Amino acid sequence: MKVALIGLMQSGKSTLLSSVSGRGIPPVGSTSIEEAVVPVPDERLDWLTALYSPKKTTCATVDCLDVPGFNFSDDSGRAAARRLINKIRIIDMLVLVIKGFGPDATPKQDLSNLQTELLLADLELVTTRIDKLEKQIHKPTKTQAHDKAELALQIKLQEAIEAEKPISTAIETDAELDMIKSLGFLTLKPMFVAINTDESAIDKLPDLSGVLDPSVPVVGICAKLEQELSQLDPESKTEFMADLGITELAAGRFVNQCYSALGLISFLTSGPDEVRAWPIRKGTIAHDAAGKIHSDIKRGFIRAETFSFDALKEHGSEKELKAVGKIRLEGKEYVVQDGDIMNFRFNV
Ligand SMILES: Nc1nc2c(ncn2[C@@H]2O[C@H](COP(=O)(O)OP(=O)(O)OP(=O)(O)O)[C@@H](O)[C@H]2O)c(=O)[nH]1
Ligand SMILES: [Mg+2]
Repeated sequence: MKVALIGLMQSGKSTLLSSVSGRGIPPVGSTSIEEAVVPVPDERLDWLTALYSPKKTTCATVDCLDVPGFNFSDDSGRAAARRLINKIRIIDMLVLVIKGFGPDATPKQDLSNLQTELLLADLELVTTRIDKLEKQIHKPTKTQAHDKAELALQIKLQEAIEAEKPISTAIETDAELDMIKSLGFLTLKPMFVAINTDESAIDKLPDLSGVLDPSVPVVGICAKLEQELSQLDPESKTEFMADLGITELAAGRFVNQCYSALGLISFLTSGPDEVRAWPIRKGTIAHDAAGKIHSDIKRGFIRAETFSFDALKEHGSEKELKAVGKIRLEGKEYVVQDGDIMNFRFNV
């Protein structure tokens, strides 16, 4: 699962990523896409670590791409941006980082420009595909019927984009969605907007109505402050946060939001060796969850001993849970829930 942070130049993408990953900020003018592994904050792991004193604790992570800033002010900037946009078509989600700090910030305009460029990049993809399919459908290939159907769909997508409608409005069936999934249309990806703002403005984010689809979540973040805080030792951090009247770091919440927008939840494993959170898609069954740990556990799956983190916290220990009958034995088809603590019984 990969998330790409994109935005205009100097909007604070690298600062935001540094605040959640601890990575350094690449120099201004850097042209390569950098990848960072970002830990997903989870208080449940801290609690379990205190209970089990494991040799190690492993949290879930999200891979984030720090994409160099786009400059749409001239042709060469646009071409460079288009190359970068085409490189990130494989990602699962977009975070649009918009500059909201400083007197010269134009967040609404920047967001609008960014969305227009994404749409134009998708239009280019559609047009190229139509040219190719138009030639291909005249050849008696095995895929002729499929190619014809895809061509009809691509023409619908083109019409939608030209009418300035999102391409999702032109896709009517799952079969249609399947047909174009692998092309990586960016305007079809889940996304959210992060407004990078000054501390003083965090409670009054700019009005984006008319520019942004109301279903897209918007979060406010003070990337620079968060990044500075992330560099401090825990004690100074607590002190500094108290001085500023901050109780929670927005950066951690930002990562949690990415995680859930990706459709991910965590099941947990705990014991003397390791306490760990495992990312799975919502709706994953126990049999597949077992496979995340090891293919042998999936192959030899017998049952999953399962209890919820909340129940453990309430009762204090596994022994107590057993006494009150709150440890269940689940089969392969059980739909795993966020915060389930699982112990797979298997034989190989
Ligand atoms: N005042 C203020 N400055 C910020 C904030 N976030 C970033 N900056 C500054 O803005 C500049 C750009 O930050 P970066 O994080 O490098 O921005 P970027 O989007 O990665 O830039 P490019 O990769 O060059 O497009 C730096 O000088 C930061 O210190 C913020 O929240 N408030
Ligand atoms: Mg950067």
